[in-house]
Amino acid sequence: MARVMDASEDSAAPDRKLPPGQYVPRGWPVLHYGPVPKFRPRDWDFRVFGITADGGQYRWTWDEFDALPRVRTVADFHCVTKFTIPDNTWEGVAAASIAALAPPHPSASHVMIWAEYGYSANLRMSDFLAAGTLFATHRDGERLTADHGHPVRIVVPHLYAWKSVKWVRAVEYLAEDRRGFWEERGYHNVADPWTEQRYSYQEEPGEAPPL
Ligand SMILES: Nc1nc2c(c(=O)[nH]1)N[C@H]1C(S)=C(S)[C@@H](COP(=O)(O)O)O[C@H]1N2
Ligand SMILES: [Mo]
Repeated sequence: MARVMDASEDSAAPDRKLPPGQYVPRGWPVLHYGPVPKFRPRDWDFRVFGITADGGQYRWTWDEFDALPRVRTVADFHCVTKFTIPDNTWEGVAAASIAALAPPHPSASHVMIWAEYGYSANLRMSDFLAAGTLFATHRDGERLTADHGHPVRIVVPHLYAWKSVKWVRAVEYLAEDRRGFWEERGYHNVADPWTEQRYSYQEEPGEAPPL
């Protein structure tokens, strides 16, 4: 079958490797805890709070958020249950542009990403600001479906996918690290798939707040 080449592909390069223990399934599984929230554009907002540079809070309505400058990035998506979805073209708002519009206090070391129904995941500020991290509205040119996080999910492609929170509503800037939903329930605080940081018992001293 013919394949369209894009800039990130090089016919001379060997196949990109998967992180240890991962496999590529057929299709794109849907995986989350709890029900799929209903999107109500008129009630929806996107908030930034916690330790911002000026002490204030920031809020975007759906129309405002959807009009922010957009980026596109191609990345694999690694779930800790061992499936990897390769070559996703994600499109949305770079996390770094949210941080530019709503600057964190210089002492903010971590962020908590908050979703509908209280699901959350914590990230180091460096993971939040990483070039590949974005608030995605589209995958492979189409709006996300409700199952996959419509209207907005964060995608943190270099970490296990439980950090890629679906149905995001807020970002909280933290002065010190705090565990999110799965990080409180036995999953690794950092979640690097290349070193298989799957479970909290693997955490090294200093990598995580106490359980
Ligand atoms: N709000 C929310 N986001 C979530 C989850 C969840 O339970 N709730 N599960 C995470 C996990 S464990 C994975 S593997 C991915 C799955 O994304 P997908 O359903 O689009 O494949 O979503 C992540 N984001
Ligand atoms: Mo997952």
